[in-house]
Amino acid sequence: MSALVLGHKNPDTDSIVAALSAANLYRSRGLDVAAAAQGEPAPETKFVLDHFGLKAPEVVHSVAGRDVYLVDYSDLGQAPDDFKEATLKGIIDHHKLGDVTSDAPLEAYIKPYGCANTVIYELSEYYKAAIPADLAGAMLCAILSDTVLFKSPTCTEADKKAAAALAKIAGVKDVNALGMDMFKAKSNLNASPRDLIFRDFKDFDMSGHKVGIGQLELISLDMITPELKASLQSELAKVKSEGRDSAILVLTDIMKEGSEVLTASDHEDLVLKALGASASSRWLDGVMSRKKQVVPPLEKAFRG
Ligand SMILES: [Mn+2]
Repeated sequence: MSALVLGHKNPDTDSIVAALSAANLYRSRGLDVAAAAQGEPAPETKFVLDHFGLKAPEVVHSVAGRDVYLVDYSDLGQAPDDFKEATLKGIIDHHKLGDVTSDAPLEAYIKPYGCANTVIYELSEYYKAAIPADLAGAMLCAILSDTVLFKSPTCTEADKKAAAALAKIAGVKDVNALGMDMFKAKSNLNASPRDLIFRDFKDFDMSGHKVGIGQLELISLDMITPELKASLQSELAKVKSEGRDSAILVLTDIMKEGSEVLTASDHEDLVLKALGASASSRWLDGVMSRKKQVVPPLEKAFRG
């Protein structure tokens, strides 16, 4: 059976495209792999796949007995529940080192870049693996998505360089226009409050506290009516009650370059203070990255 190249739970564009692009890389090296995802594409990813005529990876929730290459994460919490019964063969990522481990030597490429597809672009150069135009376009979109059009503090020179090279391969002339079209697709709020919270949601173990953090990136927060905000807040309380210490929703305004934060927590004061917010003022100017600007201060606060 082919080894799986598998992105994280609640897959985002980077995670799904990274499964496709890493599978392309591994195949060029003669490995027998299949791209996989732990869920269906969200609206933004669907736009990207449709735009470049790519098929979504097969959806896989169980990996027992399989060889697995992880892309875009190395946290057990973001892997399938039976991950410990799989054989970890490799990791390509751009997050902090997680808590997966392996029984045998593996290959791992982790770089502090804005996007896993930037790492995969560099590896494709290194291994001289050709990237088809349609895949290059999707990889470009993954970089635009993860770096929020290069505006996120996670964006590096390597991301910009990879994006320029991929745009050339894909024949994309106006990168910014493509990015805006993609974020318009992402700003689709036609979903239940629960689906909106879980569209891009990650659970973290913070010193023994389970903290779930969702992020919605929108062209403008004006799209969120007071009614919708109230339903998101009450759904968030439900999400918290499902075994979490805290459930947090980060509503990012990509044009204003900041975020409003909704919270439901056993440690409300601690959470708000860590983020530099208060019960009355929930706007976080300049905050666009969950990974870099939301998770670290919360981990520090929960560490005490
Ligand atoms: Mn990513």
